[in-house]
Amino acid sequence: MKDSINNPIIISCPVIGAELTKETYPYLPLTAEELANAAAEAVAAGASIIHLHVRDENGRPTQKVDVFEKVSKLIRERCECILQYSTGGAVGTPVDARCAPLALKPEMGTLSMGTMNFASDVFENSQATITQISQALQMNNVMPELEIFDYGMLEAVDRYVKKNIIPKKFHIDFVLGVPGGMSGEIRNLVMLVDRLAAEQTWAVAGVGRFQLPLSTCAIAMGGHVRVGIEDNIYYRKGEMATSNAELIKRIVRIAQEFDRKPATIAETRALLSLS
Ligand code: KMH
Ligand code: ZN
Repeated sequence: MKDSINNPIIISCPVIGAELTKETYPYLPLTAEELANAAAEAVAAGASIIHLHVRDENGRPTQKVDVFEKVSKLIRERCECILQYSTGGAVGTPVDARCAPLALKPEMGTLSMGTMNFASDVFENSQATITQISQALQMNNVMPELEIFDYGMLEAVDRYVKKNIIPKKFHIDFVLGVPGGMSGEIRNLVMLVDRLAAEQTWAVAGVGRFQLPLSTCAIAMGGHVRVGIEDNIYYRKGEMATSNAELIKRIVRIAQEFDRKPATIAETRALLSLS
């Protein structure tokens, strides 16, 4: 898939994330209703995967199973999509809590591939944590999306596969531009993709100002994209995006110029070998 540039493009939408607040981003969808509406709008705009974090009644990030269940049910009522639960949670969330929502058996779940500085915090993903989350993913038959924030994390993938800590089948998401991780310079994406086996599926999530240039590169390179508010709240410098859908619509327009259509749900399942 690496060099096949006319394949449909899988658009994944991280609708909210764990870090944003209404104070920094007034359009933030927080309640189950708001999240379901935001997801439905994103899907109507071209997304086929919804990367999901949820919030408690005070708007704080939570990994509570009942909240994931409620939000997932509402999203499924509003639209057809592939749900991908975050196992990253918020920085500092204990690993048991990070795994808990996987009991609901979403089609996909994330697996962050190493410990890193995350702005002024530390995002802990030791080998023990990776092992526990990977076991929870496999026990619940959830397809992992490996979150790669740095080159060393990609190099470590082979070692984890060899040790049977992670399964052989996964989708890769390069999350570039987190302060403390690899930056979103285009040469970094090229270097990362160059290390992949030809059949490995991948996407890029450019953080902040890197979202637009990296998404455009992924379109041209035959990869896939993650586009949404968790990663970037700006439509352009100094102008906030008012919704996830707004950001996705722009990427769909650019992709169309490359003759790449947004992948349908069925196409996404086929491309990622989701059963
Ligand atoms: N909230 C970040 C610390 C994921 O969703 O898997 C981690 C994160 C990764 O968002
Ligand atoms: Zn996330």
